[in-house]
Amino acid sequence: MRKIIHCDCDCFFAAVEMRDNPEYTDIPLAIGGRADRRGVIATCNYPARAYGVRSAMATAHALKLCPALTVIPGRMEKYRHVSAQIMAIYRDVSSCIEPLSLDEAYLDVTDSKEHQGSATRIAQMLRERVVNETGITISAGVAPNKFLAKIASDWNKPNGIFVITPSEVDRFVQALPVGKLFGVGRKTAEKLKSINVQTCGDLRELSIAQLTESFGRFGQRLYELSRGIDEREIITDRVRKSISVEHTFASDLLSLDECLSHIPALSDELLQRFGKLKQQRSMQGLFVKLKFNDFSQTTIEHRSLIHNEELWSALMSQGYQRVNKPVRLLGVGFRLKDQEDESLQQLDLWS
Ligand code: TTP
Ligand code: MG
Ligand code: MG
Repeated sequence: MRKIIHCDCDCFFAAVEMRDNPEYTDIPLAIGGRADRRGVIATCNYPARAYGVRSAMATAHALKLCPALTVIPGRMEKYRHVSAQIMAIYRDVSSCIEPLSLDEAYLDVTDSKEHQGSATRIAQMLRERVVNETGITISAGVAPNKFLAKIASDWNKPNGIFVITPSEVDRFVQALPVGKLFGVGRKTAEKLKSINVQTCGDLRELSIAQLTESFGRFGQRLYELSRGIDEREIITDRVRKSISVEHTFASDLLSLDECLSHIPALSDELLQRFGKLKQQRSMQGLFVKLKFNDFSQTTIEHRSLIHNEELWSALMSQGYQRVNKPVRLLGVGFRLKDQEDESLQQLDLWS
């Protein structure tokens, strides 16, 4: 049985602003774009939530719900910095951590020796360390898998902890509303409600055949989630910055043309490896590496969102001409976009 902790900061951007500007602490506060520029709320503090203000809501609408709302622009640099501090605390406790966004991460503490291996006490220690060292409160969920740990971290928010032990899983999931399941949005929840399925307990009455007929491949997943089953591993290689393929040749390549003739095979293999990455990533650049017979080496970088044989050839020619000696190794690679950057770009709130 695994021990997974999911940690999520409470009203993250707003928490940073309240920490740095105590006058914001007790008033409804939101971070977001301006109402007169069709801005959107990124997040708000808990006093603002009492009025119904929520993330992704138009700022104009938020101001209707809460006329006293103070809306301020975000300071992304600052949030990134605080996020890095918090992730460093998590890494200090477990090497098996998967950051999901700036403010949340999964930790696998199955093999941890700290606190006699008690995941609950490790989670409490994490919560104390984060608030003491950064001034931000976090909520934590402890459970035997990712899906339940994430639900648990939300259960006693803000500044709370909720633990689902292996023996409690069945009862907990039985009563869980289907809308809490990852991937079940409003539409799916309505569809389920129309066939009298409101909780995971109700969902268990349906066979795999019935579920796949109604929901396709997602049906299998619903079958498992409604029984508290989620085998997904913690993916720690998200911090991977690049991916590459290198070949060392049995005999040196003696000309640029000879080097160029290896591009198709190298780039094909790179694409294959790229496609097999556990987590889908985007590239933001290419590089070519050459090692020469005197063991000197050079790398040529190019920022680009596309790749083709022409680009690879141009980079390789450039590198070859820098040294112009027989070549013993060729490598090609992609620089990868930061996972956290990608998730934030999707939010697109800063105009
Ligand atoms: P969340 O963890 O979803 O929200 P939160 O930390 O603000 O509040 P909670 O206490 O419920 O966890 O998101 C983390 C940060 O990401 C949030 O502070 C701001 C940003 N964000 C957006 O910019 N737009 C969005 O739509 C959401 C959901 C979050
Ligand atoms: Mg949060
Ligand atoms: Mg979050």
